[in-house]
Amino acid sequence: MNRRNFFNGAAATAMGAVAAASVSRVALAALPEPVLQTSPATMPPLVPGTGRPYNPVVTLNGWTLPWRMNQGVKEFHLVAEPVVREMAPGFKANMWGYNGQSPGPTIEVVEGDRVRLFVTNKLPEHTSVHWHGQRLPNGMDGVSGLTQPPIPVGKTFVYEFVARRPGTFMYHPHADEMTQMAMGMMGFWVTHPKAKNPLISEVDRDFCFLLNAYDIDPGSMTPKAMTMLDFNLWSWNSRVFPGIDTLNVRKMDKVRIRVGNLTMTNHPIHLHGHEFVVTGSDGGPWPLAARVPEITTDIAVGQMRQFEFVADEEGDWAFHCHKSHHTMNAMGHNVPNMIGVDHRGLVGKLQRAMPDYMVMGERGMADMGEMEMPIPDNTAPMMTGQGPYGGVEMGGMFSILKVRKDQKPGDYKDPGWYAQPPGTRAFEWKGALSEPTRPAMHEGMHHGHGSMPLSAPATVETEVQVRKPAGTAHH
Ligand SMILES: [Cu+2]
Repeated sequence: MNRRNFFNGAAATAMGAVAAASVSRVALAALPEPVLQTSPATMPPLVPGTGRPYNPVVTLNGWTLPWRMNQGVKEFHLVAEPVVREMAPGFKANMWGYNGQSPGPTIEVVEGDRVRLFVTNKLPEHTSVHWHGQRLPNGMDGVSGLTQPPIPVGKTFVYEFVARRPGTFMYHPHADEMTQMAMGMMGFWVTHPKAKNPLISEVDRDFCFLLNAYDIDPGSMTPKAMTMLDFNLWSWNSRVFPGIDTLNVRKMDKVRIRVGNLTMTNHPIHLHGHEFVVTGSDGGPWPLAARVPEITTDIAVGQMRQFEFVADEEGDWAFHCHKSHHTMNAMGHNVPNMIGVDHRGLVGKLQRAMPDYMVMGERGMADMGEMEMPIPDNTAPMMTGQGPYGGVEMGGMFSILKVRKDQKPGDYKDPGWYAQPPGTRAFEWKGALSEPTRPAMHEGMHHGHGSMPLSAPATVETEVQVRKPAGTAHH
């Protein structure tokens, strides 16, 4: 052992002893049984049976971790471990997560709660947990090497602090962070207010999810951890459309949606049919004077946003990231733009040599949505999802807000497709079409008389003389 390793080892041992001494013996004597989740479905809200009451959240394609009260302390047990996450029906990924799923379970506590979190490391390498946004003692911040030694393989560490401020937070490793987050290690954290708070609304439905991204080659199962920017799966809670559950609400419900971004780029999250107000971030509830109506809110990397609205318009409303490449599943982006290129004659010739040869996109890419093209096993189709009127032609970060007047309070079941009242849907015009009137060309219009030509100018023959530069070596 060289001197540097010896020093690090000694420091780690000393810090470990300090951390252990500050945690009560009762906690270490008996830790709560870890609870595992085997389903990727959205679980109903976990109504608190013990501790202070609160109005629970619903995690999209996720769940809330049960706890136990131990002499006034709320105890949770997180198990960091490899998991198989179903990202969409028919498409599974080898990930790292917590308690059987990726992301890990949502942790819900109440402002002022003393929280004790046992973290068992069943990964093949060390880890730690950083409690993003929490006020806590420095040694509980979970930054491996800086505030604690990493949790070795097979070991359990204990974190303990008081959830001092209410809000929308998350947790993730702060040890080999690039790999562990690329593999799916993250989870949501909500601290509910302990009393009425003038800046925190009481809502009927409270949804939360994390934005995450993966790079998984079609036909394979394991994310490529080295990818920095060029991800091919844009997901909400490690699910891609049509695998993301819909947000089902009752008409006139007050709805809050909380979103955290743990990808490598920003996501403008956009809701159809309603305006919302951003009411807070991981920094806390926003002052009323800072709140403006929006229909899209951009969430930068490492940020969280919560926004609220009254669901007063019945229907099936698209809810998605507005970056159009983020509502697609795995695809190649280095495809030439073939729009407008008529190469039908060529296809026949090429198909004689390569029977599977297909030309994509000479009329756009919409055919991809319904194409019966063979794709590798364990691959989410690029753009898919059937709606009541055909292919939705989406993937990735896309879901639907379903607003129904007969959705029961507390019922989160998918009500099916919206039955639009007769006469309220866009329809085909079957009457006569008149030709658009194009203004006649006026002589001189394209000679810079101050007005733009409204149609293509008549061809003017121009003689061009091309002269090779003199004195170059090329002839
Ligand atoms: Cu996006």
